[in-house]
Amino acid sequence: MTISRRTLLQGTAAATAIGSFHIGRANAQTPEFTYKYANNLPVAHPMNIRANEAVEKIKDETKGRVLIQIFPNNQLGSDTDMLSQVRSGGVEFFTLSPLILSTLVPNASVSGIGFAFPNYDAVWKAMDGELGAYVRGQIAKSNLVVMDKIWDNGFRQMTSSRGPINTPDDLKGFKIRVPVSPLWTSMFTAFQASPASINFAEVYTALQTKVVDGQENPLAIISTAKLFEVQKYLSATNHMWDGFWFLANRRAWERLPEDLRTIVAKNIDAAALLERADVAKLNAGLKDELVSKGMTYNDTKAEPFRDALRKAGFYAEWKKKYGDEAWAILEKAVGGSLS
Ligand code: X2X
Repeated sequence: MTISRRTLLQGTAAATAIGSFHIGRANAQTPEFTYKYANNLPVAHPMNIRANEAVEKIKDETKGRVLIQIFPNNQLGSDTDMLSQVRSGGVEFFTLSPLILSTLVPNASVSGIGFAFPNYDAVWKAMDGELGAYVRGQIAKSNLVVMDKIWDNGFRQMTSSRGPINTPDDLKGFKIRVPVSPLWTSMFTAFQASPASINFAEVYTALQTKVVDGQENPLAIISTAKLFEVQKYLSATNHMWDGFWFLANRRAWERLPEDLRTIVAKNIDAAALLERADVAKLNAGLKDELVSKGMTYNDTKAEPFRDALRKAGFYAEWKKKYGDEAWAILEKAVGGSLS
């Protein structure tokens, strides 16, 4: 990976984890388990806010035996770095998009197929149901443990410094940052865009220096990571839904006695449900706020984009990659044929 000045600066700030103030308490007993939870999102994002509350509850309910320190905002490195760390045990917990996780667990990205989910109801029914269970089964074959409830990232929207995206034609030759994941690259290649794989840690700088002209993310991220400062156009494409699996290093997880594991999992899953509600509420209200910050907003129709993907053979290609079983579970979850 390329280490930019921004990442380095974030790295030196790593000593201040969100939860670290617990440590200084004079009467606190020394925790038996001090675990790190690393992630890529700003502290203001609901994921960090709800995780911080969960960490408090876990500390209380375990009577101080389990202390989880949160390292937000790529303080411990990019997603690629943090994925290595959670695999090796360098960090004990990490949240990651299913699509990026597919660099380790190939079929984990099946929930991110373009224009698959019509709405949040379908998402949660699928991810708390058969599709989520299928993916968790795939993840369980790695050295990672995954919590039951996936956290929300949201439906993704496109932004640009060049001009609005109204139709798939506007994507032709468009230099767009995508997260590091074969599915993302494939989707934007199918649109004949020019996708560049860049970790989220580098996105603000890549947009600011015009290494790329655009990116795509849910409104909650465009807002909390202040991407509106370096992007002018906001196009509501809802081109895919994305979430965050809450992952644990297997050895670290198994070191926790059963009763502590139950307390940790219960509180993390409960926080996920609260975070889902927060993000849905945020995303619903953020359009006006982003426009007031200077962004130019446009709606789009999904059908021409979906057609472009179909014509490029995108769905057929991924059906073959995932295999019939995974594809059938996906189609059942979204209530219809995708190819
Ligand atoms: O990298 C991104 O764009 C982000 C923050 O949405 C993910 O973690 C997938």
